Amino acid sequence: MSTRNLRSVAALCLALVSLTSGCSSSEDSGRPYTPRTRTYYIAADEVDWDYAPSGMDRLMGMPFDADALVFVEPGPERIGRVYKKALYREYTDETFTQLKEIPAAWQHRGALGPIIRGVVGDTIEVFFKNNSTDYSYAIHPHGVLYKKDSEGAPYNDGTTGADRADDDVAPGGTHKYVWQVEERSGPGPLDPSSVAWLYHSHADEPADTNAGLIGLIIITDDEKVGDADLATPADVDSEVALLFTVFDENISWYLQDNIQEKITANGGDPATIDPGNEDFIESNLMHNINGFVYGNLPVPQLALGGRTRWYFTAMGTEVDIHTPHFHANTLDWHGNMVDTVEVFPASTTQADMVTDNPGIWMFHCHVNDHIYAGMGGRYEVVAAP
Ligand SMILES: [Cu+2]
Repeated sequence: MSTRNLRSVAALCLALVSLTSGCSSSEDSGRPYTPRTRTYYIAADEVDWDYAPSGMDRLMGMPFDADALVFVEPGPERIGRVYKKALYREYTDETFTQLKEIPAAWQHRGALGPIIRGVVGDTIEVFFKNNSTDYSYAIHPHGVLYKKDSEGAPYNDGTTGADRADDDVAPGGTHKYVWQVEERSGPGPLDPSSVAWLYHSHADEPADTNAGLIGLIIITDDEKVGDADLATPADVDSEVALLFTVFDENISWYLQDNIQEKITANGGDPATIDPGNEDFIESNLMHNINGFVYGNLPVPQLALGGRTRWYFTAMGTEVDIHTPHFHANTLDWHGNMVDTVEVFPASTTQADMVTDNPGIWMFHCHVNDHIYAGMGGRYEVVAAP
């Protein structure tokens, strides 16, 4: 049975479930979709990133406590809460001179890279520029269809010449990635109307991703497109994308830069820092959501009664089992009602929240150690005036 037929069967099943249970299923936009090419200009930029820009524990509304100070307090032997990182950032055109403005509804994205969007049938082209001064980076996508010159990962794959140019783009270099959005890249029979895939640098995968080079691709079903220009699904009112990860700054490319620059700025002597010291290592494990710790993530605003699609991903190592948990409202997670979902390194998932409970509410990773280490934020459900 073809994927299209499987989806038809799934739609029929969903319709039957709706009839018997009264719940609503994803709606068709009712308009035929004409595939298009979507172009992005994304650079790997080296920036100083502040994990807690408010300088306080915003989740609890108080100064950092002793648990928090382990990670965020700068000192002569501690880097603190600001680290040099490499982040994907979107520009307006291939001159890479003007950063693209981030809409208010996406301020929560933080350190997570630009959202690359497509609809089934589309072509996505990404002009990539590596603005690093010392390190080779790339963009390796998940889910979409690529040829060897757009895979973004160096290994013994029998390629040479131009087919290797995408693998690790040298400092100052550029590369154009072209990806096809086939039906296998879009929502499957049990998925909602849009799904998330990861993209990340894969030149040296652990060092690149802990430096910060991670983003999401969101693909919308061609039969359920709302705004065709934005490639958004018709049946949701808002979207939130969250990366849960313990950024291990000890294995980022920039550990030595951070020791030199930040320890010096904090009044210490970089020569006295032992990168193997257990307490120093612990202080550089940043348990974050989209690059924010202790509730510093900008608070997503959701309309009461509206449908919000939450996209989740994670990255990292054995400690990176994350269980995003929401207070006060529940989520439809592939047909199961939950208030806690699960993500593992490089996995993606999505769940829909139809809000029925107004107020400012907490969400956090429910892993004990991650709670103490600051992996929480807030969202607000706002009633219409
Ligand atoms: Cu966690």
